[in-house]
Amino acid sequence: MIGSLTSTDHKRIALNLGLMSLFYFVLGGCFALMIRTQLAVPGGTFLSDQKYNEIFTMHGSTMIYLFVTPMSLALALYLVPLQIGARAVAAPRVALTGFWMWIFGGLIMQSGWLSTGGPGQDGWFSYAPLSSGTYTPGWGMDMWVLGVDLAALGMILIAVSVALTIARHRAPGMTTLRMPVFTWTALVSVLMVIAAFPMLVVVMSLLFIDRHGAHIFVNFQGSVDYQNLFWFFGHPVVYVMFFPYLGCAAEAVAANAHKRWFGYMAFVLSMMSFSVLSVSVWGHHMFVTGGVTNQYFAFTSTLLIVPAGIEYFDLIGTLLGGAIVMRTAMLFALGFFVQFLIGGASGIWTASPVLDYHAYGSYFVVAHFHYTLFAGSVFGFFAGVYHWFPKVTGARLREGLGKVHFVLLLIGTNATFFPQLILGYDGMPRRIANYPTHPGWQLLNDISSVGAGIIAVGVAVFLANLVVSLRRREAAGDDPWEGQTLEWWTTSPPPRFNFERPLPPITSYAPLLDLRERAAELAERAQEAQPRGAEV
Ligand code: HEM
Ligand SMILES: [Cu+2]
Repeated sequence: MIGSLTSTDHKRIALNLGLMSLFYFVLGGCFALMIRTQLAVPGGTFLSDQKYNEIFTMHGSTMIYLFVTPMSLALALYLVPLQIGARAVAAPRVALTGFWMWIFGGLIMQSGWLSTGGPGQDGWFSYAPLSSGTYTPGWGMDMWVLGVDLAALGMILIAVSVALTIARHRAPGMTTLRMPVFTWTALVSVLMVIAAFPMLVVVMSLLFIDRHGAHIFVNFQGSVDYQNLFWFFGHPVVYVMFFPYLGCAAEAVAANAHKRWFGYMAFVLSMMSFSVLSVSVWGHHMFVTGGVTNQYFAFTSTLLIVPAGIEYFDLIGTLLGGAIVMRTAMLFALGFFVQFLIGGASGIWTASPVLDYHAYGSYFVVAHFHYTLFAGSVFGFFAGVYHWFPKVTGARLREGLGKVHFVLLLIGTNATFFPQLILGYDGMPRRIANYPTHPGWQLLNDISSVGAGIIAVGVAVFLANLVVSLRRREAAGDDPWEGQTLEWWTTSPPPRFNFERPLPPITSYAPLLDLRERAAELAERAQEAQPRGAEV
């Protein structure tokens, strides 16, 4: 046990990181259920106003700093070395140190619950001067700020290790333009962590100093300064929370359509333009402040449609003519793409200043980002889990339970978040513990709360599936899906140094598919070369 916590095997570190992130997903989900219980009726009394603020802040910040972002790094840390044919990661101790910093960061953040003032209360982005010592005194908030700071530093270290691995440890023949699709999504993510997370460390450190007497972020200008700094990190991070899950969905689609991912070069270019654009759009969070040039940020934000459109062309190209098998991983992957479309379409609305004046601070925004984060990223995550579980454990997840899990999540997410689009359009503000009686609002809020319950049942079915599949194992073998990338070449689970037999020739981003196609071609030729009648 202790050995597993100090191991420098990238797979062990990634698994520990992933399991802890999964725990935080469940914890963040419990906070979400408390929010939805409070909002099930107008004038709810389940939580006090103060507790409500703490709960929605801890829900958002647990989900972002302790679940989606670290989980995307865990996937990268586990899979990238296997996909590029590396025996180990570069700088494993840096990754291990990062893991421990993140663990302590998370625990410190949650320790705010032990204080009478409660933990973070000012939303996951903690705008100053509301988060200053004047308005939010108490050490619970200090723990939140320090915890986020430490977790961010830890995630930077993990990202450095993954980036160095890609730079230094690719197998012979694995050129950058032969790296699998998932590895590309992981590469841009870790580069964005390295580029943008230092800003989060700076902002949180400044906020801490501000809270203890320096008063850096005072008055309106101080608030605009804080927001500029924060969103310079805050927008790129949404892509860190998106790319690797897109990679999971893309790999699951390619494997279950028995075709290589269509439009590889366009995909790589779209990843690059996504990441470059993402550091130029932060002001779209600040349209209503009047402190940024709205036209510029609206323009760059709307440009994001171009790379996003490419992903959808690639998806359709891969599906067309494929021999499609509707396994659970495929269902989640398609769910990812379809639901992300709603997230993206509502994003076009919020990227337009005139329309955003109406949507700003309302449930429309809450629905928009949950369609990207929950209905998007989380579905991509589950596609990845069902796809790679056999590689990581040697056992398959149960398909029947998987499909129940999928259906519950599909119904649950849409029931939860679609009514919020309408509520937001109709003017219901976010971050309120109570709403007045208003025609239609209670019904829509009730549907949303019931939806959250359905999601909870779906997640319980998933956890049960994990337990059942590990207890009564159905052996998966090394390559249950006719995999296309190098992780399917090694045993399940992979040995300490990843590959025991020599790697196959790496001829493209789908080397195992190349191998199968060549074998089929040779067999065909051998058949043709046989003299007529020889088979009689
Ligand atoms: C069971 C599923 C979920 C439900 C029912 C849910 C519900 C909610 C609700 C109702 C709010 C608005 C609170 C308010 O403004 O008063 C909220 C905020 C938020 N949620 Fe979720 N959520 C879920 C899952 C997720 C996931 C998976 C993520 C991220 C990966 C996430 C990230 C956030 C963030 C960042 C906020 C903003 C918090 C803030 O305003 O500071 N949620 N959620
Ligand atoms: Cu943004």
